[in-house]
Amino acid sequence: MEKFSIDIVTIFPQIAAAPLSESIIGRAQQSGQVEIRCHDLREFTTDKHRQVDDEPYGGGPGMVMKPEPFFAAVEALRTEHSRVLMMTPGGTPFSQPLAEEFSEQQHLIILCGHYEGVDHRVTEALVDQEISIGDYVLTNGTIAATIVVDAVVRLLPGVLGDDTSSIEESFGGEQGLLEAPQYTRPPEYKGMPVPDVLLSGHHKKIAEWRREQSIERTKATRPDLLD
Ligand code: JFE
Repeated sequence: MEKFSIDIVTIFPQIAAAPLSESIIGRAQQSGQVEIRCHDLREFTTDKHRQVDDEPYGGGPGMVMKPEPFFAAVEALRTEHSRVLMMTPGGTPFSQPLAEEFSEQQHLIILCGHYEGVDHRVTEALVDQEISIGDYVLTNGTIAATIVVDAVVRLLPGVLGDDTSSIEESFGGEQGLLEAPQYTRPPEYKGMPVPDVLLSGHHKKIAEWRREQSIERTKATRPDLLD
């Protein structure tokens, strides 16, 4: 199987690289399970001032990102196995099923806008899918891209330890329910005991307790996940 790789194109390559160089995703890069390249969009400009933005046609506040640097970037990076994503608050909502789909690709190119957005010809001509990480407006797409990369890379074979199943655990895991609460030592802390059943060693009762807790938690915080 070909190695999975990701190219992120942004005017803030250090912001994209920093969170992906630590912890589990950092180790996945170091061990060669994924290659993540963060590109400075300005490297794809050809003018003296390395300009990436311009005034919007039709008027309005702020600046819009010029098409030429994004075209140059995608033309330089794209292969026949690439999927091109654009981060935008108006895109398809990102989700665990989409993360699973992206993890089955060989190469992702993630384009990140800034300012008020990107010339629409970029989206029309180059982008396979526009993605939003949620219904709130960030200042730019770079942090959103790191969130997509984190959720995708942890699904790649071998990135999590063998004892952790990234699929089974999950959000809306087994029955589309949230996980039951977890505890570790000590058995009592600041007057708060760990539920007796978890210390009982009674595996069937523990499973029943977890199932009840999952249902209660889902009702309380995510009723939309129940039928
Ligand atoms: C860009 C901006 C003005 C956006 C109405 C590029 N989920 C998610 N939230 N925010 C983003 C993604 C995002 C992604 C890319 C971005 C925000 N902005 C800021 C400014 C209007 C906007 O859209 C620029």
